[in-house]
Amino acid sequence: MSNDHPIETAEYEGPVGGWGSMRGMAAIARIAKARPSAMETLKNQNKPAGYMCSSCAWAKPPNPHPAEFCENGAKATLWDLTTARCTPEVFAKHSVAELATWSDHDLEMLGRLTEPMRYDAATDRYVAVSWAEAFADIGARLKASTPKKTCFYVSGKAALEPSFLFGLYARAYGHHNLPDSSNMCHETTSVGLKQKVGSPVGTCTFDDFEHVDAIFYAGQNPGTNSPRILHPLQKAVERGCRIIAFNPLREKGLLEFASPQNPWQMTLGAPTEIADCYYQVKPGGDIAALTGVAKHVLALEEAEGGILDRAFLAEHTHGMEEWMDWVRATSWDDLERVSGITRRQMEAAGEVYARAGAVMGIYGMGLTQHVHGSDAIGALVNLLLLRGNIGRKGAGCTPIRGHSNVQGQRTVGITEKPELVPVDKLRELFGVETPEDEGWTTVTFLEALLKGEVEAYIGFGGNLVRAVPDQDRVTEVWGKMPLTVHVATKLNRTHLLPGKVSYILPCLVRAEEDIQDSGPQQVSIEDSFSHIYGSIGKRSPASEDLLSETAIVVGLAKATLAPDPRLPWDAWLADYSRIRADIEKTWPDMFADYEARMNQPGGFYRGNPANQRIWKTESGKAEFTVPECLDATGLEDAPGLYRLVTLRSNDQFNTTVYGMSDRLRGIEGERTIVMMSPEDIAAEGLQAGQRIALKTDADDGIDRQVGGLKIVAYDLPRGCVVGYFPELNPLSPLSRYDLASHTPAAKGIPVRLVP
Ligand SMILES: Nc1nc2c(c(=O)[nH]1)N[C@H]1C(S)=C(S)[C@@H](COP(=O)(O)OP(=O)(O)OC[C@H]3O[C@@H](n4cnc5c(=O)[nH]c(N)nc54)[C@H](O)[C@@H]3O)O[C@H]1N2
Ligand SMILES: Nc1nc2c(c(=O)[nH]1)N[C@H]1C(S)=C(S)[C@@H](COP(=O)(O)OP(=O)(O)OC[C@H]3O[C@@H](n4cnc5c(=O)[nH]c(N)nc54)[C@H](O)[C@@H]3O)O[C@H]1N2
Ligand SMILES: [Mo]
Repeated sequence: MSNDHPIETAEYEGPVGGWGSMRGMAAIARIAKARPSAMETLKNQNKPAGYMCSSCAWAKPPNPHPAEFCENGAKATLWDLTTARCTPEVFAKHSVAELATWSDHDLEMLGRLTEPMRYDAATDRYVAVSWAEAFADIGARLKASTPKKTCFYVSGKAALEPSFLFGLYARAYGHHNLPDSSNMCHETTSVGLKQKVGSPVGTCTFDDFEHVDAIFYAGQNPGTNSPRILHPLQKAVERGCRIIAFNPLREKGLLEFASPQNPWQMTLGAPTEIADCYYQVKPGGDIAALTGVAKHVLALEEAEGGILDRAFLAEHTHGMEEWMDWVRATSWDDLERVSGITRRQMEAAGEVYARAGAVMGIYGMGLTQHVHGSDAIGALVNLLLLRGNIGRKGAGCTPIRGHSNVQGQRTVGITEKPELVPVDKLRELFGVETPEDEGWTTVTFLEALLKGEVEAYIGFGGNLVRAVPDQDRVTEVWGKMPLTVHVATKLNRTHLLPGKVSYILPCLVRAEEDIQDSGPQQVSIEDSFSHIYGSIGKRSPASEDLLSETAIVVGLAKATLAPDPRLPWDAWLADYSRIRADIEKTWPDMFADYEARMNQPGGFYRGNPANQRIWKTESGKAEFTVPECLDATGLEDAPGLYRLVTLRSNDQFNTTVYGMSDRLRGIEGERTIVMMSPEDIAAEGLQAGQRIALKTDADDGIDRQVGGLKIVAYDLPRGCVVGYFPELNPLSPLSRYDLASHTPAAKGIPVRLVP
């Protein structure tokens, strides 16, 4: 394993998985106040006839392990199944102003919301309201609002059935303002990967892991954010697959793994080493690094011949000549300077690439959340194309998606882009006229909000005020909206910024039983590999007054829209299989025989043209791309300028903070920290443990600063600092986003240190 600079920094001794993850789970069960029976429920997680994990979007294999869940999936479920309750009595005791002073973690610890609540400005309290009153009032207010000035947000948790109905509801009401969490996440994939290979989602299937010979793994932290990927990675490595990691941080999950499913490895055996070569690129260095790898592959072709897949390149790609000219003209000096790694390292990775049979590219937020994130995806695609590594066994692009159904929501019509919606079908089947102009993304919604132009916000999940860029500016204006409605499971900070009229509508979680007129209901979700699975909850709900997300969409839609027999809301609600039948009618190719196939082991695959080498791009072929900028951050290095990376700790799900332990990075007890390389700490005349502030380097006249950050020495490239989302979100300017897709640039934020 190449390890260029071994230095004394915060570090976790054990492997990922192993006993540490078992202890992590036990602690969470205790802290989450879950009953012992919740641990039993976990046995059904991610299995046929069970419910699908509400954490990440990793595959649910057809032959599940006895325990097909990871530490963090278990945390998410136990957190949902807490016995703590945030009842109307809690709100009677504490005003909104008072609750707003609590920490995010303490708000979470109040537990599950139990009844619909309406904000009462006179007492500054949320008070209980009946569902009927809530729906009627919200519906009346929406009728009086301008549809194109309302925002319908979805975080990627809601299943396919409520998501499909939510999209129909928005369009029937008259807008496409349907941003979802994907807009802050893998929208770079939806737009960038689509431009390059015609597919807005990953091109691989789960069994490709059994055939892959080398993996180029960039900008994703598997140990924390998708731990179940470590099982197929471990198996692949044990078969001889080589893993080349690109990441400014040496993430534990990419270094070694002890399978909790393997009693021998848990007791006596050595953990499996995962990455073969680990390259600590600078934030934004991937375009240069991957181009350097490709440059070496081209050199090998010139020297030896037979390296490139000429037949594939001729038949299936476009733009190669122009791209090769650009690669030749790009100097090694520039590639080294921008990537932060050496020519020798890029050449070594090029050797691995050139000699490997099937190669896969895996990536996450380290590529997507940059100003030139789409170009970073393009650089990975360029490399893969050289040897025909898309559309064959073991090869392709695997973006690791975030929320459990974020990919699926896009599939069933949650999008602001009219061209992605089957307009004719919606008209023919449901009498819905799709608005012609594009709706809001998360960024354009926030721009409208800052201008005071938004009349209403209806959100299914999410804690937007905490999750978005320019947190302080957004916090100031959020409460000026005339109407805000939050469909949620737990109280969060966004709820504590009530609009003029504000509701919190509590819903069931996925592990809970959902009973409607025709009996217990199933829902379905789509994973990162375009497989769709049925999911059924069996726990009794946290409160009698909860509704399913589907029931809430139906309640709102009926209160807002004039009755129309072509939109049979009641029949849909009575039996969700009727919703699925209509999804199937809307997308007959992808969803053929939906009802039967979603319950087979491994679900069903909705297909992917790029996987079949059918390229739905402008040229009809896979595209080589010359990036607009070699540095994905778009920044020029300057004295005193640092590139800030914001990321997740091991003890959070996005804005839900479970606790203060970032176990795999050896950072405990605190989240207001900033990681820095020991060399930079020394060069700045600072000391580990000292507190500093960070200030955004921007010339828009807005002062963005976060103070009280404790310096943690960490093995990082120089000129880069790292800290946690959402605490550092006030530093992230709304104006910095991926130029192709509007995904906020949460990585590579330009900052200066303020001692
Ligand atoms: N337990 C848990 N699981 C989760 C989540 C959670 O919060 N908790 N969130 C879910 C969601 S919504 C999402 S989107 C995913 C996110 O999963 P990830 O994509 O892993 O997201 P981050 O935590 O932001 O980590 C980004 C990684 O990219 C690296 N990185 C940063 N900048 C660069 C760069 O310029 N180049 C390269 N090569 N690497 C870089 C960071 O060091 C880090 O390892 O996880 C999902 N799963
Ligand atoms: N600086 C920085 N900012 C980032 C990121 C980053 O890496 N750095 N990552 C971005 C990414 S990738 C994402 S996806 C966003 C996500 O950011 P968030 O919007 O914060 O994430 P969620 O997990 O969707 O939202 C959490 C809330 O959803 C509610 N909830 C939980 N379960 C359910 C449910 O089953 N149904 C409903 N209706 N509600 C539920 C709870 O009330 C909870 O408070 O943050 C983005 N922001
Ligand atoms: Mo995400």
